[in-house]
Amino acid sequence: MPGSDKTIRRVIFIASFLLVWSLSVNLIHAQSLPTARTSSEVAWSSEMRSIGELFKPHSIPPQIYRKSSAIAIVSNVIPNTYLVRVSTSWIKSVMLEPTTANLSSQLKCQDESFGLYRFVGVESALNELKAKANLAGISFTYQPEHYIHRRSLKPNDPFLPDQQYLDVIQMPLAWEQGMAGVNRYGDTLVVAVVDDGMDTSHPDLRENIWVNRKEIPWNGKDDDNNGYTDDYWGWNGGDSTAIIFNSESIFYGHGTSVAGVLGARGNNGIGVSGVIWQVKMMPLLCYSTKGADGEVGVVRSVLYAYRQKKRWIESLGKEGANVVALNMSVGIDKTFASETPIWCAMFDSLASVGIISAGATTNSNINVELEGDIPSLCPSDALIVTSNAGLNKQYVTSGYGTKSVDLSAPGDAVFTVTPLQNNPGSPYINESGTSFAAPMVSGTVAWLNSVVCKHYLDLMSVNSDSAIQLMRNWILSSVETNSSLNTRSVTGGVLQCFNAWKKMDAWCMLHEPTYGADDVVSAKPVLFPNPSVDQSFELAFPMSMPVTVSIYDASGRVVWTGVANTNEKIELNRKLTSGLYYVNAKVGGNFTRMTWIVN
Ligand SMILES: [Ca+2]
Ligand SMILES: [Ca+2]
Ligand SMILES: [Ca+2]
Repeated sequence: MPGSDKTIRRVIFIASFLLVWSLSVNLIHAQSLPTARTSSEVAWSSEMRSIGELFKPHSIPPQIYRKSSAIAIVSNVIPNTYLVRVSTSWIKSVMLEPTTANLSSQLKCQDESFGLYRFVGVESALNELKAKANLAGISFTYQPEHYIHRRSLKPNDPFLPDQQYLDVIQMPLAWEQGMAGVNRYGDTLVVAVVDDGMDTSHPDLRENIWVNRKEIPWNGKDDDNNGYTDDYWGWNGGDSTAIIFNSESIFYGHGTSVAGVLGARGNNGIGVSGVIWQVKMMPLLCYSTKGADGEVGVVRSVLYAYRQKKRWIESLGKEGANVVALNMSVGIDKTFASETPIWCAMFDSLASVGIISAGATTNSNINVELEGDIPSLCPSDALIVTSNAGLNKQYVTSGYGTKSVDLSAPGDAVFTVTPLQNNPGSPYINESGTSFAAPMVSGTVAWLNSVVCKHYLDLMSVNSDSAIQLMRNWILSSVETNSSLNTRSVTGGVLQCFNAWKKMDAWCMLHEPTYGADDVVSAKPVLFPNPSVDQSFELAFPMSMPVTVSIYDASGRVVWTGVANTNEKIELNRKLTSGLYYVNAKVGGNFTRMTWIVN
């Protein structure tokens, strides 16, 4: 109950000899630089700050910080793998020696006439071999083997050259790995955006704005019986209404611009591209038009996202929304977590239904751990707090703290959308501030969800905390560090989406080695020879994969089952009588049924 919380907090305030006459609800504000706003917006922000100054902390309560993560710099080198060029005849003779017999398992010929080998093992063994070659007067060259990739994928949006921040966070490389708005189970990916609304008419946003299809808009009824009347386009937690875009939203345009960074429709031939091309953004308006912008609007907005996800889980995807991330480019300056226990606890509630949150830290040049900032100081491990780096990846004025600010993303010169009515001819704008860095993180979370293996999605459904920690570590352990940031955040680096994908890919390859085969989902195995004379066959497939085979006779009885590999001869250990059979093959989770004639 907000009322009882107010009472409790007032009691605490009195007991602490703090300011009992101050407002009992904290003021929230958009995490953007006043300089990037219109003059009216600057006035609004200044007013916010002057009221906010009433809330200077009078004591610094003990803080609970999230655990820092182990950081490793991602390299392009394939671990323990080297390319070697050496005389084939010499190396063959060496491999015959008893002392180097184990070499044959580590060194495999890749091209005999060129003398190209791949070595898998420790470099010291390779150095010994090199010394041996040099003693014999044989040339021996080796190098680490590197990952290669296609040279980036760029969408056709005409303003892409103005979006250099997308290159800074490696999006063109990342998009090579996937551009879908669904995960590998085909579930739509939804990101909740807690902000000042979203322009549902914007031509570069509207396809990517979530709608509640079970709700009929503006009939005054709660058609889907979820407790919210007319919540077709999300929810206005500030006013407790269904209006998520109002005159105030148009005036400030903040939430619309945040949404553009996160998920403006990519590759649609107009405007800009979001971090993720296809996604569903759920607008949640957290500011009230009726009075002070108290944090109750944030709590009510977050509750809506939480309830929609919970409903999605409980209905097995039939109702609600598959919210995977929540963006919060709003906050309270100079406030500590002990002063906002209700707000901070919401990140753990979101985590319990598998939602990772991205929060923007303050734009003030302060150590938030000493001076306070919400949500930066909320201790949840399911919250990733973002500060501002320039396009050169160097520190830009914003809040910092080595325990509570997790990483940086570009928050300067962020070209994005603005409400259509502000500039109908070209509704785009350059924005600045941590507000526009955070959606790069929430967008990355959504994008990673579009490419991650089913094994991860299965883990998420049974143990969301473990799954969230995995993804958090993929993102935090893959940043690009530099000295200007190393005392500014937990990681001391800038978001690198493709590097995070590499971390994710390594984990998925370990737990689900065939997960990449989902990408050839449209391919079906081809059985040959058919008819067969010797009762053996192969299943041709674009890649070698385990395949589960069941063979039925014409009356439907199972006559043979087994596990084999595609593109290899499958020999039955029993003789079948001549006739027609049905072969069921399961490759990468997909069943194919083929008829097979045995002569
Ligand atoms: Ca409803
Ligand atoms: Ca309705
Ligand atoms: Ca576009």
